[in-house]
Amino acid sequence: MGESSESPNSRNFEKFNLYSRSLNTYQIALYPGDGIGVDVTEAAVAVLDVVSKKRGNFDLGFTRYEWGVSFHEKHGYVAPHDYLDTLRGFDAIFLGAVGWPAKLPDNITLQPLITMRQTFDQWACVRPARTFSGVSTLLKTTESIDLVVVRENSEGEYVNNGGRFRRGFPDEFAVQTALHTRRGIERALRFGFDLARKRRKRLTMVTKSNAQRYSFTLWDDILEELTPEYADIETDKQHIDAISMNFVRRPEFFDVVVASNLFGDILTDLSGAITGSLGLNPSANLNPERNTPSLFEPVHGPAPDIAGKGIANPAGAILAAGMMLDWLGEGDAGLEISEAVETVLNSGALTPDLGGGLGTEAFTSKVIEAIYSR
Ligand code: GGG
Repeated sequence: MGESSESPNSRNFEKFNLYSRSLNTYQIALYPGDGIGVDVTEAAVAVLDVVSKKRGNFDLGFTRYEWGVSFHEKHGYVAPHDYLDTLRGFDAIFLGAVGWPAKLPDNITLQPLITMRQTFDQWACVRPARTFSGVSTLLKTTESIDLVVVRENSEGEYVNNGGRFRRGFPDEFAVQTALHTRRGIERALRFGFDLARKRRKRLTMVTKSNAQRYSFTLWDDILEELTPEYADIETDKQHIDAISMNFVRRPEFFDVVVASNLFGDILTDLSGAITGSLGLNPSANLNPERNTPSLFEPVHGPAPDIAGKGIANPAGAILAAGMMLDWLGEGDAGLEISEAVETVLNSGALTPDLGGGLGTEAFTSKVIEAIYSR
């Protein structure tokens, strides 16, 4: 970066550039994790490097943490005990994927991810899913899909609340109680409403309040209370079973979908499948108050069956990197990434999960080419 000419003016310009670089340097913690998480994180970092160099108005510092299953093999735990303190000072966290069930139970490998979301109060999990003209989907519909699931990310069914009792006895039982607070529900719904206002002005809330008569009737009541404040938004409610069917039957209907932690998790695998592949979908785990770092990741998991083969689809991870830049205040750079991915996918340059022949590196190179050719 900087001018090659030696004129006094250019030296001043260089000094100014160095000054502004220090103002706009973002420190990113990388947690590539397991399986294809490693491959797609590498792809996302390559694209981030290119965009920051091309734009020249911000800089990115990366610190990589080799936590996950291999770390557990060496140390007996997935991440060091002080991992939250280590991460707290970063501007953002980028995670690849976690888990390798043949080596370690997933409930152990997944714990740091769930703990980060809860401790850093990353309560809004934003998961967009859309179709691309170059990507065919499982569905017959010719209409395009463009929806965002806002997943309540800090409580619900994922709180560590319960226990296993009478282990090993025939009358063994387990209790795990979900926690749904007025504050948690209201902030997730308001986030969804505000997002819908910037989009197609439709919000669908997902519950199972016909069967779960305490937790999800609270969701129903809060939606009803908020609706008058958001009279410009078309609002509806669907039970998780019905919306699962409707994601397949008429996915083009959906704009912003707000769901509890578990339902949001399940629905976003489905939104991946109906848009072509789970490999396409990014996820932002946001602390909207910006008191703590937010976390960005692809929606997909570690896919051990294709790990190390160089064929993982990095699009979801690259798009998550774009969401991260947007969140950090570099919206133009974020847009540059999402438009480059769109260009490549629309051109039909695809990875094997989408029926194409490009490996992870080749797809990433296409995205980089698209960024340079803009
Ligand atoms: N990309 C992160 C990852 O590995 N996700 C796998 C998974 O099962 N996540 C559960 C969740 O998002 O709650």
